[in-house]
Amino acid sequence: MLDRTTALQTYQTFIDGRWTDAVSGKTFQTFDPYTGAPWALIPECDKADVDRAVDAAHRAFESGAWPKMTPTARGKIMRRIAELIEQHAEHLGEVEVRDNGKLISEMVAQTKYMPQWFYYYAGLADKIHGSVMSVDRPDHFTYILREPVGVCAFITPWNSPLMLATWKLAPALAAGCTVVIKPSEFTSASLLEFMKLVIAESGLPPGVVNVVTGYGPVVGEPLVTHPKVAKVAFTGGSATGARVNELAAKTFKKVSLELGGKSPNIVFDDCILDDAISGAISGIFAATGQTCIAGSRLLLQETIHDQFVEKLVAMAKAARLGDPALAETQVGPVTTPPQYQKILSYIDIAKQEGAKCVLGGGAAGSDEGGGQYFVKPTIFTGVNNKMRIAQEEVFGPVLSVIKFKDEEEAVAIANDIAYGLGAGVWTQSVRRAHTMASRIKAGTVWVNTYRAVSFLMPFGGYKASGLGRENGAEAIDGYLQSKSVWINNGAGGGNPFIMKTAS
Ligand code: TXE
Repeated sequence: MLDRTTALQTYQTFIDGRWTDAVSGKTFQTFDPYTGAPWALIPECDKADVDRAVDAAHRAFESGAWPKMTPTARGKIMRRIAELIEQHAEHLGEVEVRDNGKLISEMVAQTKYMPQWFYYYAGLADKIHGSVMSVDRPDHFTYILREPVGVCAFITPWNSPLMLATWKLAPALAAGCTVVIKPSEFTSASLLEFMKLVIAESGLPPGVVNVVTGYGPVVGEPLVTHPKVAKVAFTGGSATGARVNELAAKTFKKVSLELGGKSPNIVFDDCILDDAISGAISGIFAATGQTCIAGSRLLLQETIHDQFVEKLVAMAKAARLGDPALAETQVGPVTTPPQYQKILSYIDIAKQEGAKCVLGGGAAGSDEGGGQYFVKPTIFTGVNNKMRIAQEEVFGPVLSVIKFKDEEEAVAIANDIAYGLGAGVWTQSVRRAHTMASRIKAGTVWVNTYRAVSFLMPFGGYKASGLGRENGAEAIDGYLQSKSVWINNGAGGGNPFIMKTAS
């Protein structure tokens, strides 16, 4: 059970295998979004700490124990990481709740699932291999090596802090990279607990995984511009992602971005109605709508629109708001004060645009189970896909309902958006399920389910939702680069003034 009575805790950060304060000695407070009270002090790092951490990661990559370790040995350490997470999953889940206010059942389910990433990529560590090629020069022996890219910088958000760090860390370690992680300034504590209980006890050599805590521009920018960083993996908002991409491009770093979304959740009149209603709820009100894959545009076929909205409103109205640490709570607080303001401002925008508010539509007070940073589950009908409430990511419990006539129109509306992260389709027709899956421009399409993720399934976005894919076997490619090796076993010679192509 989450204990909120403890005194203010003071954390240090973890660089080069050692616990340390920020060079400046400064700290900042982290808040419990449910009570609004500060509960821990986090080191306020800056460029000097970034330099220390990247230097440590660079040393660990170039010399020391890590580059000498066999892939089998790396895999063994990763399995140890998985076991340690299993041992501490409950505690890590509770720290997540304290920092980001998401439901205990969801956060503990995430921390209990995280070991699978480390087991899976541990198994892949010794299956990374190059290949021998037969080029058109019989006297040459040619082969391709697959090598780790080097020092990786991870920038992670506040909505699922440990899970989203895991998606990056597990393939990077399997590939043989070293890492510096910058967690969100709103939710740094869980990563520091993870470093203490898992990484520091796992047998990883010093400097392989380092953490710099602090504010985005102050810590994130020196990290993504650091000359010794080879790869940046970022999860967060699209505006920050674009800035990170631009900065990283100046020194030609590899970049992967997992950004926002405005996912269509499309319900046809041949669906199983109760399943689709529950899928619509899960799409927008789970995690208080603070997920990049939120099904924030509910596309309803006009033939079932009124009946569906009526049932949906009744179910959403009954949602229990309250303390995210209690098992019975269904909707918790918004994680950060700026996010709370952003959600309320989008509710105003929707009203001004002429959308009809059929549920919620503002802050939830303590008499409704809410408190300081609570927003009522909110549903707008009569939304036109051109409205800002249909086009822009709110990242909160605010649903836009849009009517459509037929499959053709559903596809057109679904794809008429800058984003392309996820999509839901509710139908009993096999033909329609496959047709929609192929026509929707999104990295994930769920049919008759929503918000399912696995370490086996690639995750990422089309269009403004990102670059690259996390999870699945292909994620490891983002942490590797190819080297072509040519060995001439024949005589030298030939015309030195022309390129050596086929002999
Ligand atoms: O995210 P930011 P914010 C979306 C969501 C939300 C919006 C803003 O719509 O309302 O983004 O949220 C670090 N250089 N998502 O402001 O700024 C920052 O410290 C380098 C979608 O909280 O993107 C944090 O570690 N780094 C989403 C990380 O970037 C910088 C998850 C993410 O913060 C930086 C969260 C800079 N200049 C928000 N500025 C998803 N895809 O799941 C900030 N950061």
